[in-house]
Amino acid sequence: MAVREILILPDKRLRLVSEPIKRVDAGIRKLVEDLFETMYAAPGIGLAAIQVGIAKRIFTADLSKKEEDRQPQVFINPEITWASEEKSVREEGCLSIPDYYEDIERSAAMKVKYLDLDGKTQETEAKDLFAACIQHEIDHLNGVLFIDYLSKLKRDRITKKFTKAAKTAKKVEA
Ligand code: GNR
Ligand code: NI
Repeated sequence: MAVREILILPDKRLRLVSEPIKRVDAGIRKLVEDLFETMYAAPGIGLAAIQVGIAKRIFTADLSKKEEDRQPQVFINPEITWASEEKSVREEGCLSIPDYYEDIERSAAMKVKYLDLDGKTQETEAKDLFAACIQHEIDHLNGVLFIDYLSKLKRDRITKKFTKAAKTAKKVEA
């Protein structure tokens, strides 16, 4: 198991559309282990493979509050099969946009169909924070970030801030 480096805005790979997984094999199971280790270390409640530079349609999630009650969940090739008309607003953050939080409106509840680690099709219904998390992660698989739902002014401001920080970091490295 290994903690992998999380890609940070404005890394262009965050804009890739991830590819469906054809077979749940040993490589995928190893990736899942690393995703969990990286997500728990961050810490975050969800992590999409593209956030560690792997453009495959898979993400991990765990909304438990305490380490003792961990509920690790893996979603492979997830598809939203139903989303409520009812919306809800909650504050979101993203490990690829550290220390930045904004209120985002999404469907309050949804159903998602996906493959589990045995390659078996599953469907589950989610609401509240879990629903927001799944929608946020599926967005990552499509190259979408939560800042895309903000005004252009806010999005440009945060993108510029991270672009500048990345440039400074590069200079320090050199
Ligand atoms: O840790 C995370 N918290 C969070 C809070 C509200 C809605 C979505 C999330 S996901 C985020 C981790 C992350 O960046 N996943 O892609
Ligand atoms: Ni995110």
